[in-house]
Amino acid sequence: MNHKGITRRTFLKAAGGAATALSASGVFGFEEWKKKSYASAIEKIPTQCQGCCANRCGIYAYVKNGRIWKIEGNPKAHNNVGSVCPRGHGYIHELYDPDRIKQPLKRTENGTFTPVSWEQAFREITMKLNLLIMDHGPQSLFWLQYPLANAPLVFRFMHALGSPNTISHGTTCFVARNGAFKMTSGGLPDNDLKNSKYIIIIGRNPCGGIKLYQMKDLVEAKEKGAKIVVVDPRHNETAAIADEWLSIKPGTDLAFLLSMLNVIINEELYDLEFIENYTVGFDNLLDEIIMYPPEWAEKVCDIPKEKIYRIARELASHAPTALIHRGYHGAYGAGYINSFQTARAVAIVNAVIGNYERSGGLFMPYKAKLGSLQEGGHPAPGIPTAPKADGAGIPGRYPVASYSNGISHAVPELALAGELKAGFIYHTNPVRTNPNPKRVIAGYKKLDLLVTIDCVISETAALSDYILPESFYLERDDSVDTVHGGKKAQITLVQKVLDPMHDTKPLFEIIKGLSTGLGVSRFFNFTQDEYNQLKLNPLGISLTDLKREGVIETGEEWKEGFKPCKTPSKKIEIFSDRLEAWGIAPLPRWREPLVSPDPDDATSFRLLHGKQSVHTNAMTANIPILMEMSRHYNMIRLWMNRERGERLDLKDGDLVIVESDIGRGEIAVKLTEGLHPSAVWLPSGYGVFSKYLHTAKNIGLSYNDFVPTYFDPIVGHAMTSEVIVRVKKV
Ligand SMILES: Nc1nc2c(c(=O)[nH]1)N[C@H]1C(S)=C(S)[C@@H](COP(=O)(O)OP(=O)(O)OC[C@H]3O[C@@H](n4cnc5c(=O)[nH]c(N)nc54)[C@H](O)[C@@H]3O)O[C@H]1N2
Ligand SMILES: Nc1nc2c(c(=O)[nH]1)N[C@H]1C(S)=C(S)[C@@H](COP(=O)(O)OP(=O)(O)OC[C@H]3O[C@@H](n4cnc5c(=O)[nH]c(N)nc54)[C@H](O)[C@@H]3O)O[C@H]1N2
Ligand SMILES: [Mo]
Repeated sequence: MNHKGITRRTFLKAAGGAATALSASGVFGFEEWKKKSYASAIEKIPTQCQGCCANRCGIYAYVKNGRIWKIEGNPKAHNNVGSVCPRGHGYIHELYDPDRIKQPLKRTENGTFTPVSWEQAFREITMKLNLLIMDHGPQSLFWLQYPLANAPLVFRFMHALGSPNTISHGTTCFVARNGAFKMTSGGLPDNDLKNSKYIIIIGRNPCGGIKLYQMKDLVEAKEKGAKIVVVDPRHNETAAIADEWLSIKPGTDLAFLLSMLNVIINEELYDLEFIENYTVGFDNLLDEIIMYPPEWAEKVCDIPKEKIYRIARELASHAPTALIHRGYHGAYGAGYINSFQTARAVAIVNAVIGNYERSGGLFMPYKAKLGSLQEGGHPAPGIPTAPKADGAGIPGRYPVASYSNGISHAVPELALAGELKAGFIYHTNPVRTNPNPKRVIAGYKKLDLLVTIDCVISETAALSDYILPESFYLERDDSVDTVHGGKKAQITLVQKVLDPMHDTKPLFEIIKGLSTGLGVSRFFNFTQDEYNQLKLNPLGISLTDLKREGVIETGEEWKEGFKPCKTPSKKIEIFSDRLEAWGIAPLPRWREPLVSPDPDDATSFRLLHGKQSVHTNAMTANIPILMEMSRHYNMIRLWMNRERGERLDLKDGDLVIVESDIGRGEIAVKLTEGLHPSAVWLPSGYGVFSKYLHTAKNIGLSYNDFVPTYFDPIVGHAMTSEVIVRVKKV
């Protein structure tokens, strides 16, 4: 190995040093230590992986000699069914990362950080915050976070302070998809991949943007004879196990879906009984869909009409044990101006083939209903009546925006406008994960007070006035979690496996510490364990049992059969009265992406991005063993269609300059047949620039450097694929 983080030499030096220290101190020699070490007991403790793509897989942590030895998947957890992905295995090394924050830090006059005690940090932060709230009102305060099991505690804290501005990273990830399913079927269904006979996956890559249960289910379905069709401009990891890969022109999935509907309707391949009983607005669709025959779509989306006809017929002929995957981020999570309508079209194709709540189709996952603090006699703070600063939930602004997720990338804009003055950033890193970092940095710098709660000094933490170190997930207890539901509800939790190595605290203690100085401690007069037990009470489960098992199943099992939707009509809304009232196309209607590459310019491409199996978002590039895999497999390259590359006189591995209207960078190119000619594709795990992240910094590029600040008018998402770059040989 010749990696910066762990060379053979530094490893031997460290190991030798430890042995010398032990023998010098007269405790015992290296050989003796080795014997003791081999003989020492192994503890196996169930917890939840936080490696941390929101999947929250059930795991067992093995502890030996007071150190984490390894993790293993918990077979009972339906999220991962006994497996762990490379990121989960790699992320445990973060525990021993020298870049971890070891105590609270305060920014000094000259921009460096100095350690302070927790007492001092709490005292100074709350004094400053009290003054800011007095001057500007609690609505000038925000809390931005990764939406995890502790989220309800954060809402409680912010409500206690009177601020409505609790916001998640959703507008850079999934909100267009979630909004579309909410408007259509009243919530986000899951895919019954395992039992499906025909599976179409559009711009979703469960084998690279990993969800372990989906990977396993796809393999199982395939072994049982299912056909899998992957629609992606790129030959992704899921395409590798598919029967068919359709290299669609990016941003045009809506055209493909509309023409699928056209075929299904013209040829009467739909499920009329299902449509009549459980949907509204099918008749309206009949009138519109004639505009979109495959003859039209093939010119728009680059998939030959014969294939569209065949796939539409195949899908319908396998219904209801057939589905189009509900998607996540890639094609219609937050990518394009047409993402919301694309996701609506996905929901509608599934509806007209009648697969909702049927085996092998889509189903609403079951989640446990947890108990509340009020049931334990703890008063709840009132819900602030002030509108959210980001506009989510305000009539007339982003009509389908999610109130609880808010609009994360609006925060720096609101700071620049002087509307937000102070904020907490918890477990998220907007300076690296939002588009247009220059603008984002300017926004966060403008705040009068910024406090980041992280384990390392991320790009965002590096700009903060205070950094509060959270204990690593293996060192803490979090709130009881319902994860994502499934055919039976499951509950899990993050539980402490080791004592904290440094002067760090779990979020619950951080919130408690802040609440005293802010005069809201009465809302936190309970312990994490008491809170967790209150959540479990209605389920008749004891916290002791949950801590022993790691995962407990509860409630009834999903059964086939339509259940009323959480829509006004209680049915699947193919035509949406609400959208019409808001002036939004009530049926999915074709709309071009906002920007497109210049066909006359050989250097012009759409910039796409996506996950690789060994990294999570922008947070694992600092893990030496994961970065080593990136290097070993030569993963840090910009993908380009081979023919287009050759026209630019490029060879595989050549260095190129990538430039958009707002950004510029250099990276090696990978020429491949596995990418649509109109796009280049950047793996999304790199481009870290925090100088405090020694393994990751300045390796690779991030798509965010090139993407301007956009707000989709319907959902408010960031439209991160609406960007054209020019690519030239260096
Ligand atoms: N290894 C790993 N796994 C993860 C994560 C991670 O960071 N790393 N993150 C987790 C999170 S937060 C998320 S949101 C999910 C994301 O999971 P996915 O949505 O599957 O992830 P992406 O890689 O963003 O996108 C999937 C595919 O969309 C394709 N794509 C891009 N544009 C278009 C388009 O216009 N049309 C079509 N048809 N395809 C397009 C990309 O080429 C890519 O292969 O993964 C989760 N799992
Ligand atoms: N560059 C880039 N940008 C992206 C993406 C990408 O893949 N690359 N993906 C997009 C998508 S799909 C999403 S969901 C968002 C995600 O964007 P973010 O929400 O910003 O997520 P991460 O990049 O995972 O950053 C998580 C932060 O939490 C910190 N952290 C990790 N563990 C802990 C912990 O236990 N406690 C605390 N307090 N902090 C912790 C990490 O050090 C890191 O700073 O980004 C979007 N933008
Ligand atoms: Mo995401």
